[in-house]
Amino acid sequence: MGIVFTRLFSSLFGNKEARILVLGLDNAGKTTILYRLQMGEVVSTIPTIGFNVETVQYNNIKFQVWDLGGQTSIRPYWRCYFPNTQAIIYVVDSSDTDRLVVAKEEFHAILEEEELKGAVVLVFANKQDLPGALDDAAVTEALELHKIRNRQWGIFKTSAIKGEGLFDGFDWLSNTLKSGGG
Ligand code: G3D
Ligand code: MG
Repeated sequence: MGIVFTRLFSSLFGNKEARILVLGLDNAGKTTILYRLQMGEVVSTIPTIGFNVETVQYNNIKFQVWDLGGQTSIRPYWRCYFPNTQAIIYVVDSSDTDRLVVAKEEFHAILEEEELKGAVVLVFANKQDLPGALDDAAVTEALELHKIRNRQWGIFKTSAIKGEGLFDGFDWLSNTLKSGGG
């Protein structure tokens, strides 16, 4: 799988520094996806200011992951990670219907961030293998994706644990970025 992903991203940004943020509530499957990429070593930063950031660097591209939700006091520190962000991958536990409202609120708050206005959005409706998981149409509605204006977005059904759907999503993302989307 690693080779497949590196091929998608190898020529994407030239030599420009680029960042792809992988965000979502805790337990959504973000870390699992990061490991699935197999693009390099996952480095976990010591949480000195109350949140833990996992980073995988591939050439000039950084994939960075942290959990949304929880304390609002640490939010200002997130902004250090916003410059040069080309894409946001938002991961949702599609079976955790109780927390979809929170997932939606956190999502739209992130989209409001000035420095992220140009970023393409890829949503993973994850945990499709679990009974009761909402499909992509239902997650689209729950997250109110149709309210997104002035940027490209896509949603894909995934099971990170089975490795299903991830390639389709990343393929869409690399094509969208290649064609200058944002
Ligand atoms: P996070 O980084 O977003 O907090 P993790 O989430 O990647 O740590 O995943 C949280 C738990 O969900 C893990 O289980 C992980 O194995 C599981 N998980 C991730 N993706 C899927 C999926 O597609 N389907 C199912 N069924 N489970 C998934 P544990 O038990 O290790 O806590
Ligand atoms: Mg995690």
